[in-house]
Amino acid sequence: MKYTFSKDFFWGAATSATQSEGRTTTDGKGENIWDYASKKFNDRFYEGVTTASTSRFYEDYQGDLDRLADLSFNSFRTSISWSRLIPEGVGQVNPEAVQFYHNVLDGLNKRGIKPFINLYHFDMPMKMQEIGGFENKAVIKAYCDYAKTCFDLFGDKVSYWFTFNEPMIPAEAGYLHDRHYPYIVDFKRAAQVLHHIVLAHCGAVKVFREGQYSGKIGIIMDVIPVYPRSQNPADLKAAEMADLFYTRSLNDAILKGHYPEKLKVILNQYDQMPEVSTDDLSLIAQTRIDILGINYYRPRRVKARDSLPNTNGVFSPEWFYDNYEMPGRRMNTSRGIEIYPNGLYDIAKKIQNEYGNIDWFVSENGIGIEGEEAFINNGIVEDDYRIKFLEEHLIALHQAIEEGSNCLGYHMWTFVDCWSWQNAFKNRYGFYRMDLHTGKKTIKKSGLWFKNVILNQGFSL
Ligand code: BGP
Repeated sequence: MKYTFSKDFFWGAATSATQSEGRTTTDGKGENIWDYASKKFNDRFYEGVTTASTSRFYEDYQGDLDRLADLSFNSFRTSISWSRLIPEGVGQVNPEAVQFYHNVLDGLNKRGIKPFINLYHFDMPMKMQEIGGFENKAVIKAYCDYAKTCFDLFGDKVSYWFTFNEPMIPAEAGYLHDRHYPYIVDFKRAAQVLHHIVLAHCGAVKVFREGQYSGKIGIIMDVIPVYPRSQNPADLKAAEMADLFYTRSLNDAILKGHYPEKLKVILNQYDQMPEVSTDDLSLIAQTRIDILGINYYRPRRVKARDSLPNTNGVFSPEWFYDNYEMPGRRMNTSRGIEIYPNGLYDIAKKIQNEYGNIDWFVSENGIGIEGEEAFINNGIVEDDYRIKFLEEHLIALHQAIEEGSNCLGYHMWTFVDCWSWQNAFKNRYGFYRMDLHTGKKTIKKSGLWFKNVILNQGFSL
C-alpha cells in the first residue's frame, strides 16, 4: 500500500524559542518565567536542568538550519522569544535579537524552508509576569504591541504567523494544575487568564489585518479528542463535560467566534465565571484565522466519576469526570500517555464536520522516549518505535485527507532533542540526538526515514 501526500504538503518539524535557544546572558535577552522558575524552583525540573542548557539554537542556528535542509524540510516552526526581542516586555527592542531573528529567517528562506513563526510558546517575560501576566489587561496590550513589532520587523520574511501555541496550557498548567509558573491553583483565575489569552489572540489578528501584512495568520491548538468509557449516559455525560471544559471552551471561541452557552451556565452556577465584557465578545465574534495548527499527542479517555467531588476543595473540570485507563491501551511509558494514532483521524473529521473544514496542519506530533542511548547502534539511535509511530499517525492522517480533510502538512515534534518544560532532557523527541556533554547532534534512524518520506512524498508499507 502506498500513502502519497500532495506535492506542496508541508513537511517539517517544530520547536520553540525557550526550548531551543535557551537562556543566554550576554546578548540583552530579558528573563522569562522559565528562566526564572527553572532556577528558583529548580527541584520541579528533571535533574534540575535549567533553561541555560538547551539545544543551543542561539549559537548553532546555522548548523541547525543546515540540518533541517539535510532532512529536505520545506517548512519549520519556531517561536520568537518575546523576552529576547523586548527584554522588559514593553518598550525598548533588543537590537541583537532583531539581528538574530533576521539571520534565522534569512537562513530558512535561503534554504527554501518556509518559516512558520509563533509569537508565544508559554514564555511570558518575567517583567510582564510581575504585573500579573495574562491576568492583567495591560499585558494583553503589551502582547499586541509585541506582535505588531514582529510583523513590522519580519513581516516580509514570514508567510505563516501563529499567535499562540496551545493557549489552554498557560491557563490550565499555570493557574489550575500547578505545573507551570506562577503555580497558582484557582479555577476562576485560570478562566480569566484563558479569556485574556483569547483576547490577546484576537488583538494580534486584528493588528495583522489592519496592517495589511502579507501572509497568513493562525493559532496552534491542542485538541485532545475525548472518548467515553462506554455508551452509558453517565459516561457520555462525563465525556461531554471534559470536552466542554478543555476543548470546546477554547475551540468554539477561536473557530466559531463564541463560547459555548452551556459552559457559561455551569460557570455561573458554580460562581466561577471570569469577567467577560460585551466588547470582548464582539471582538471574539469578529475574529477569524486563516490556518489552524493542531498538536496531537494522546487521546483523553474518561468515565463517570466513581466518587463525589470534594466541593470544599478547588473547583475543577475534574469534578465532572474521572480519567479512564482503558484496558489494553498502548502506552508511551516514558511520558505516561496513551498512543492512539486514530485520534488524529478523529480530529481531522471534527475539523471537517464541526469547524468548517478550515485549512489546518499537524503542528506537533511525536514520541518522547527516556533512555534513548540504549538504542544507539554504530553511533546512531535506531528508533524504530518512532518510525512506527510516524507511520501509524501518517496513515490515519492520509485517510482523513482522502476523505476531504484540508490538512496541509505535518510537523514533527521536534528536530533536535530539546529541553522540556518539566522533564528537561528526560524524554528525547528529536530526529537528531543531542549529546548533552559535547553538544554534538547526530541524526537518528527516524530522521533518515522521514527524509525519504519527504523525497518520495509519502511511503509504502
Ligand atoms: C507540547 C508543547 C511542546 C513540547 C511537547 C512535548 O505540548 O507544545 O513545547 O514540549 O508538548 O511535551 P513534553 O516536552 O512535556 O514532553
